[in-house]
Amino acid sequence: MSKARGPDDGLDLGLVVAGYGRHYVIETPEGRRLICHPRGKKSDSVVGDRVQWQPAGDEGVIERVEARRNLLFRQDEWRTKAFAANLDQILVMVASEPVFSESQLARALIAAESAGIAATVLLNKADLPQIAAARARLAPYLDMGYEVVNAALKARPDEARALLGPRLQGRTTLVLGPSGAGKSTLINLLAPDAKAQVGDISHALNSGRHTTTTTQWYWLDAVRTTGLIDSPGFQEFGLRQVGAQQLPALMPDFRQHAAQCRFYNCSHLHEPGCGIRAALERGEITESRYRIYAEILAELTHTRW
Ligand SMILES: Nc1nc2c(ncn2[C@@H]2O[C@H](COP(=O)(O)OP(=O)(O)OP(=O)(O)O)[C@@H](O)[C@H]2O)c(=O)[nH]1
Ligand SMILES: [Mg+2]
Ligand SMILES: [Zn+2]
Repeated sequence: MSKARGPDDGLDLGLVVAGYGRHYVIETPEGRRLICHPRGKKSDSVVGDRVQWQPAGDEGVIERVEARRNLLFRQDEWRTKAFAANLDQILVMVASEPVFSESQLARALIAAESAGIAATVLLNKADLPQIAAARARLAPYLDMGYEVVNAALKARPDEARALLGPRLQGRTTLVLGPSGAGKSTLINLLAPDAKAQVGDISHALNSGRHTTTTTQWYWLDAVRTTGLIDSPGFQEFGLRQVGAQQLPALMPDFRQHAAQCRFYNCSHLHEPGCGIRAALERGEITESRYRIYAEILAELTHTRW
């Protein structure tokens, strides 16, 4: 193991802007991008990490990852998948078409709550007739306090740019959502030189594919203060990092009723005097939110072999 080094050891600073398995692309403070490899066997950097590195020929070696302010990740049954670190906010994107999974949306929002990162929902493809149904499915999320922004990134790009530009300005935002929601369309709308920023490095890996396969950082401005991170669409979204007892506190509509439960350790599944189920009966928590809660809770309490 290499001994710990401080910033005085003459190491250079870098921002991780992409990761491809065991190699990373980092950006220097001057804006130069180069391939880096982690020191040793572990490859534990993620996009958004600040690292200390040193040159090794044309490439570099990452010596240290600086302490993270936060980290968004999912924990499936057998693996941890980190999305990005050091975020100011998350834009969870869904669209009127393809029909989105509410369970996946809820999971992304819970992961953000758990990581202590603010999240906004962006509903795209407002130009399609299915938009009314999608809006209705998102109504409970508005009611529980999430901001839901509507846009038609492709059909009405100027309107979308005016709406989203100020929200992103000067901040680091991760764009998260299912395949086909329009995450890359958003990047291309706001970072017209997106292709150039990715450059040859990922071009070779992504050739001929429309779907995003890696997480990638883009700058929206020449002075490099506004960062937007594109990510691949996900299918699975495990939350095994969350404790079962903690789950209701990460769901805003549950959180406000849990204090009414008779038992402090109420699971909200079958106990008498449950504030959550009372709220469900009054229609203040929707059937689908309750079903999603039960589904996640079952995963969290299921014993692993
Ligand atoms: N009708 C309509 N289509 C749109 C809109 N925005 C994006 N699309 C289309 O939706 C499709 C998917 O967009 P992408 O930006 O590639 O989606 P993505 O979220 O990056 O998908 P993955 O990379 O697979 O995760 C493309 O064919 C876009 O042209 C919109 O506002 N209206
Ligand atoms: Mg994409
Ligand atoms: Zn309860």
